[in-house]
Amino acid sequence: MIALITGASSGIGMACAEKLAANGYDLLLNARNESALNELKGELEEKYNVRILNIPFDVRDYALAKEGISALPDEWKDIDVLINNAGLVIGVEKEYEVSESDWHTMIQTNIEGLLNMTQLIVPGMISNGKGHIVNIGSIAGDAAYPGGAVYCATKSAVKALTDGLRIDLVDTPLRVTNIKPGMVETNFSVIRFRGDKSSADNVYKGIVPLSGKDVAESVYFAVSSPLHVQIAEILLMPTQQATATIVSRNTLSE
Ligand code: 8X3
Repeated sequence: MIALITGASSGIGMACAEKLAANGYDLLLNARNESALNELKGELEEKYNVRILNIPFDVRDYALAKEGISALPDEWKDIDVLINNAGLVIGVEKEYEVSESDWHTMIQTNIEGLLNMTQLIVPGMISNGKGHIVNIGSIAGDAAYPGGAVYCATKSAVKALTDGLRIDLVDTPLRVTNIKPGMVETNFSVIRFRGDKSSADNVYKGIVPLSGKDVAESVYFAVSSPLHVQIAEILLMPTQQATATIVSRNTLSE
C-alpha cells in the first residue's frame, strides 16, 4: 500500500507519516522543506521496514505538482491513500484587514493545493478501482470565529470539496474522508502568530490539546476501516473544548 502525504514535514502530516509507516505503508512524502523531509525519511526508514520517496514541491503550484507526480517511477504510481494535509493559518486580523498576501497564501495552500493534488491523483485511483482521499479540514470549517474569517472560509471550502468529491465518486469504490480537528498543538499557532511562540503557547494554556498523533489515529481509523465503510467525517477536539470558541481552561490535568 502506498500513501501520499502533503505537508509531511511537520505536525499532523508528520504524525500521519509515522502512523502509516508503523502500519506497513510505503510513503510518498511531500512538503516544500526538503531537508526536513530527508530527516523524516531517515528516521522512519530506520524504525520501519517501508519504502519512502520524498517528493518536495509546493502544492500551490499546479505545474510543479504535475511535474512531480508525472515523474514518479512506475512502482510508485499506484497510490492507495492521498492525505491532503498541507495547510496553514496566518494572522488573526479581521476579514477587511487581512493582507492580500496572507489571504492569498491561505487560499492557495488550503484550497488550491488540495484541489491540485486531488486532480493529479484521483484519476489514477479511479483507473485502479481503489483509493482513499483524506482531507484535513478543521472545526474552523463548521463555523467562523473571531480572527479566523479567511482560514475558516478555506476550511469550509475543504468541507464542500470533500463532500463534492464523495458525490462525484459514489459510483466508484473510492472513499473520501474529512478529518476536522479542533485545537491541536503543532507549529500551527506559531505560524498564525508569525513566529511569536509565547502568543502561540497562550492558545493552549490551561488545556490538554490534541497532538498531531491524536489526529493521525483518526486518519488511520478511517483508512483502515473495512472497504465497505466510508468514514465521511470525524470531528475531534480536546475534552476541554466544546466549539471553536468555547474552551475550559485549568479544569483538567493529565
Ligand atoms: C485548527 C483548529 O480552532 O485552531 O484548524 O482553528 S482552530
